[in-house]
Amino acid sequence: MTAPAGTASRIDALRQTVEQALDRALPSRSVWPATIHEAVRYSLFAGGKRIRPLLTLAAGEAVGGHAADVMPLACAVEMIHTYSLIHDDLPAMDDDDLRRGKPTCHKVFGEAIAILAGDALLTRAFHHMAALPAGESAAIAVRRLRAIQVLGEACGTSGLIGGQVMDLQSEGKAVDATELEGIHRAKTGALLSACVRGGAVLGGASAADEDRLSGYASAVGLAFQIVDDILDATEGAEQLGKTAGKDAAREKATYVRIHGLERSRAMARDLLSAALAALGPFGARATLLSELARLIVERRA
Ligand code: GRG
Repeated sequence: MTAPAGTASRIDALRQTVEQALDRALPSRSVWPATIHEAVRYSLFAGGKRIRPLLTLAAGEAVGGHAADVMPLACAVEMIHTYSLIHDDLPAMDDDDLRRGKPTCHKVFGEAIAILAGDALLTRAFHHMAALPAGESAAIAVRRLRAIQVLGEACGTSGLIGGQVMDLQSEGKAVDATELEGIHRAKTGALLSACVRGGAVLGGASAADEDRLSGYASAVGLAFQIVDDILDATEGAEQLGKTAGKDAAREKATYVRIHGLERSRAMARDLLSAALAALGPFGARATLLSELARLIVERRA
């Protein structure tokens, strides 16, 4: 299914806005020490789909918030996502040569600078979230603080880091379906959920709306990684912009390995239905969120 023309062009326009905001949010290449800023920008502007910032902005929109209030988080989540990709590609982790269709950060800048580029992006994300413009209201400052907390939790040992630890430790081991779901929810789902929940917080969501959007986020977060498992098994490197077939080569626990291709596809479709159902009460304001859920499940890269 393709997106309605209006929604597809809105998504493209928002993506452009995110690119510009990211560009403003980071030191330029020539700022001292130039090497680190070159490495950061090399990976950040290598052509990611920007799904996380889009989800963040769409969640803010669903609760009637202003894009300007939500944009700092949209930038922060993309910085954190890029940091995780740079570190995941390091020889000590997944040891990959290709990312976003280009040589990985450590291949171009060396391992030490790649580690520091990841560290710089993680640090900048929180710096950026905490930088309130002059004249910002106390209400917005409190929302920012809550969004920082949501983000910090998603990046920590119960989220991204914990998921990566479990993922590394599961290589070559028998992992059951429940453990695998836990890994996927932590490694990938936590940050995606933080985009939606944090976007809602910054948009001024009521507690009830935050709750409803958490249901959407949970379904979309898991679906995203199931689809990633499917794509790794079915698409080539040219299409994906990263090495394909790595999960099987490294004997990784994946949905395809445990449930098979067809069942994995059915699970992703069921999660899409659950995500869309959670958006019912938001009506037309959730058009972007529903379109993004479809894009996530129906994507080819
Ligand atoms: C190293 C701290 C640390 C964490 C690593 C997120 C992660 C945990 C590793 C990245 C590798 C991986 C397979 C992550 C799962 C999430 C995922 C599918 C990332 C790719 O996201 P896309 O498709 O990529 O949104 P683009 O390039 O479009 O942004």
